[in-house]
Amino acid sequence: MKNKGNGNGRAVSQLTKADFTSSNEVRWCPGCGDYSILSQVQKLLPTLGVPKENFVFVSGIGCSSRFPYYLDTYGFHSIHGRALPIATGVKVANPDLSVWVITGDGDALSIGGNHFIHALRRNPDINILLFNNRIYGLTKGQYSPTSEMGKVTKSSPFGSVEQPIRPVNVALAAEASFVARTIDRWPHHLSEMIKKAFDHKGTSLVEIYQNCNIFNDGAFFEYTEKDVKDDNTLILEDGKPLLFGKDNDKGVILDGVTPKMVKLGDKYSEKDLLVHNEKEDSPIMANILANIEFYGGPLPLGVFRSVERPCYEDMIEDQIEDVINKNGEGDIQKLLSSGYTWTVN
Ligand SMILES: Cc1ncc(C[n+]2csc(CCOP(=O)(O)OP(=O)(O)O)c2C)c(N)n1
Ligand code: SF4
Repeated sequence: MKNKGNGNGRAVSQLTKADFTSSNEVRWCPGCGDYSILSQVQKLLPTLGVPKENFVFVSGIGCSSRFPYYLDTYGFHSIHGRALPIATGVKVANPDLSVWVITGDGDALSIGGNHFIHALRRNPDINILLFNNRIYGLTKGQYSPTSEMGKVTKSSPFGSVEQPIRPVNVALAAEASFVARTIDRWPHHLSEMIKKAFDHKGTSLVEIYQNCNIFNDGAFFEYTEKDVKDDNTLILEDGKPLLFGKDNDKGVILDGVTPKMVKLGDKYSEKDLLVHNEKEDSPIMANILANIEFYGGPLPLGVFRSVERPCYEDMIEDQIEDVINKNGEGDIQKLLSSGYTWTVN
């Protein structure tokens, strides 16, 4: 395939990380998990074969939402909670663009919670990177919809009494066609998940556990610290049995509809374990995996679900074409003066 130009006279195949690094000073706190995500995205973009001018990054408001400033692509730093409807509009109007949404747990799930559900059920071909640090970072440490029960913050001085939202579970309930989870401190896995989200046609949600070292330091250490992470996490791999543990000697079986953690040995072997199928049409198994922690299991990371569904922008385009074929081109003036109209004197 012939390379298209990138708007700066360089072929797509020659793009590098530097081409996606803007000259803006990065204003995140030193040590923030956002740096790792930015670096992986800047490394990945030049490998995707997309002309640079075709990338659009839309964000809401929050520390995470400063992301588009630091990328040298088109983008919107929009309004709090509204990145998803803006991105959906961009994709419907310009289906050839590669549209990405950068959002935080407050941005996507408090003020933007409704848009989150509707974007996922509509399924436009956009990629959502949800930076979940379980706190409001930008406004200096209030509890968020993903903060755990009992979380003491400036706005919950005696501990949160709210059940947290689990973004993966909400996404699956909205019939999302691609749902994955990863962690800022796992750079290879992070990059792999973002690439898979890009490859998926339809709305892709990647929940990224992100450490806010100023207001919620260590929120995910049980999944990132060397001595504990292997026992506390389970890597989902399509077509592979659900194995985990430091010595890969634990696994997940299904007991009726209940996931059960077992130790491999005399009673159970690898062939008794559940085998992950991310392409399964029904979301039931993905839901069971998303709830595994309720049964004392590890935290699943990887792709929960990746299924094909028609995309919003394609269906809109098809519908417009069908109606034009049936009724002919519309006439906006005729439409405005048709039906019940009146004159204001
Ligand atoms: C309409 C409106 N309401 C409230 C705010 C204040 N506000 C700005 S960012 C934010 C939450 C940010 O949290 P999150 O999305 O988790 O992002 P983070 O800063 O942690 O990356 C809030 C409440 C705002 N900017 N606009
Ligand atoms: S407040 Fe937290 S999320 Fe915001 S830049 Fe600082 S460390 Fe990162």
